[in-house]
Amino acid sequence: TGEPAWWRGAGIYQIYPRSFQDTNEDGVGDLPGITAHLPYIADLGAEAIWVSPFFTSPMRDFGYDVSDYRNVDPIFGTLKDFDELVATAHRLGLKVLIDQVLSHTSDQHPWFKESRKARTGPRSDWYVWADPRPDGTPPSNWMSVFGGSAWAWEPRRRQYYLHNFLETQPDLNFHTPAVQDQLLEESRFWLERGVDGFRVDACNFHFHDPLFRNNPPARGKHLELSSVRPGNPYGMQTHRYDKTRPENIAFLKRFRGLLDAYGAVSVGEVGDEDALPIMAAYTAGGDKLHMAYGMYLLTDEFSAARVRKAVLDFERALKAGGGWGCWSLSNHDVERVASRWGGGTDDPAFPKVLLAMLGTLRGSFCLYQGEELGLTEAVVPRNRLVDPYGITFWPDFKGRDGCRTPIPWTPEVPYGGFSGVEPWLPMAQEHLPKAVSVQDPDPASVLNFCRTFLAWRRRQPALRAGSIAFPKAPEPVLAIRRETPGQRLLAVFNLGPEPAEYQLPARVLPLQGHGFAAAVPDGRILRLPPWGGFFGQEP
Ligand code: TEU
Ligand code: CA
Repeated sequence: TGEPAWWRGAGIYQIYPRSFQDTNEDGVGDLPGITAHLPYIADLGAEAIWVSPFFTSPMRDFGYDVSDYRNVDPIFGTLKDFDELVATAHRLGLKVLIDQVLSHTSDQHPWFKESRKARTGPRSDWYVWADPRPDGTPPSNWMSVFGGSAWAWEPRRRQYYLHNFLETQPDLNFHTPAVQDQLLEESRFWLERGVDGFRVDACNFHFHDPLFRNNPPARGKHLELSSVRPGNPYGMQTHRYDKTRPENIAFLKRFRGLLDAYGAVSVGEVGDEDALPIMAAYTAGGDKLHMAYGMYLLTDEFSAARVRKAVLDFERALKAGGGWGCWSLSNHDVERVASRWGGGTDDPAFPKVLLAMLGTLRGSFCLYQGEELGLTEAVVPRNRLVDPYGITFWPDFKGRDGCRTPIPWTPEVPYGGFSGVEPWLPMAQEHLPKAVSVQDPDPASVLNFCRTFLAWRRRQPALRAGSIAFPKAPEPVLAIRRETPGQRLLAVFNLGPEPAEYQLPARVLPLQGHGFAAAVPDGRILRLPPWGGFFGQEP
C-alpha cells in the first residue's frame, strides 16, 4: 500500500504504572488506573502506549527486577486486569507495547535461587558465574551502572555473579542456549495475550565478554553520557565487548522471528557511550529490532546544534542498514526535560516547542507521561526518596524519583485525583495547577497544544516517514526540512527565551493548524517569539 508500517513515525506514550492512577486506594498506580485513562491517551493522538514493568517483582528497582515474567504483581492487579487493558486499548485503536526486561532477573526469581545453590544442577549456568582472581578479588574491573563493582559474591558456590545494575538484579547468561529459548517463551506468553510489541530493556547488556577481560579506563564520551546520571563516576560499566558481535545479532534475529509470527514490533533501549553503531547494527536489515533509542537527547546538554548533531549522527549510522530510530526527551530514568533543558522557566511555550520538535524529527518518538502537561521535575524530600540509585549518589545525583511522581488529574489538594491516600512518592504540589482537568478546557494549555499538534502531524506524510535535512540556522534557531515525494515541509523552531529572526531559504507557504500562533514571514524574514515555532510548505 506504500503506507509506512504503523510503527514508523508513530507517537508512543510511555506509562509508568506506579504513578499513573491508583484505583484501589493503596497509593500505588495500577492496571485498572491505566485502563480508565486510555480514552485520554487516545485523545492525545498517540498511536501506541509503552507500559513500564508491572510483572511480579520485589520492587528493588521498581519492577525492572522481575521474579515472574508471566504474571502481574498484585500491587498492579491481575492478568485479567491486563487483558481488560489490552482489549480497551485495541477498541480505542491504540497499540500496546510492554517492557521486556530480559537482560537480568530479580535475585528472587526461582531460576536464580536454584542457580546460586551449587556449581552443578540444571540452571547452574543460567547466570554469569565466575571464579575469583587468585587474590580473591572479582573476575574483572567491570562496574555496575548503579555504582560499585558489577560482581557479587555467592559463598555457596565460592564464585561471583555479574550484575550490571543492582546486586539484586543478577545478569542472565545469554551464552547459554537454554536461557535464550526460555526468554523467547516468556515473551511469547504476552504475544499470545495480544500485545503489539515490546520495549526491550538494556538490550545492549544482553551478552557479556565470556573472557571477563578488564575495561580500559573510562573515556570522555562516557562521562558525557554519565551526565544522564551525574552521580556515576565509574565510567564504563562492562567491557568494551563488542555489543554487535555475531551472538548478539543472532539472538535479535531469533527474537524478530518470534515477533514476526505475531506481527509485533520492538524498540530496543541502548544505553551506551557508543550507542550509535549498536543501534544501527540492531535495527539494520529488517530482521532484528524494528527500532532503537539511545540517550542522545536525554542528557543535560541542550542547544539547536546538539539536537542537529544527534540526529545527523543517528541518520548517518542508521542510513547504512535502513534502521529506524525512536526519539525521546524524557522517560522514567532522567530529569524531566522541562526542567533539564528549561533553565527554570515555567512558560508553557517551552514544553510546547520541545513537543513539536520531537514530533518533527525523523523516526518514531516516545512521550513520557506528564510531558503532555509540561510537568517539571518534582523536588522529592530526602526522607521520601526510594530510588536506590538516587540514594546511593545523593546529593550529587538526586536519583530518578523526581521524574516518577504521580500524575495530577485534578487540582485537588493534596493528591490531585491520583489517589485518596498518600502515594508511594509525594504528589508534587507545584504540579496541581497543571492538572489534566485544569488544562483540558484551556485552549492555550500544553495539553491542548499536544492534542492539536499530534492530530495535525498525522496529516503530514513528510513528518511520518519523510527524509530529514537541517538548513543552516543561527543558534538558538533549529530549521528542519522533511520531504516525501508529495510534500516538502520546512519547520523552524526558536529554542531560546528571546525573540529570534530567521532568513527563510525560499518563499514558503505558511501552514496553519499545528497549534503555534500564526507567524507570517516579512518577505524572507521570519520573526519568532521566544520558544516559537513555524511550519511552511516549500515549492
Ligand atoms: O535502564 C538502562 C540504563 O540505565 C543504562 O542504559 C544506562 O542508561 C546507560 O548505561 C548510561 O549510563 C533500564 C531501565 O530504563 C531502568 O529503569 C532500569 O533501572 C535499568 O534498565 C535496569 O533494568
Ligand atoms: Ca493501586
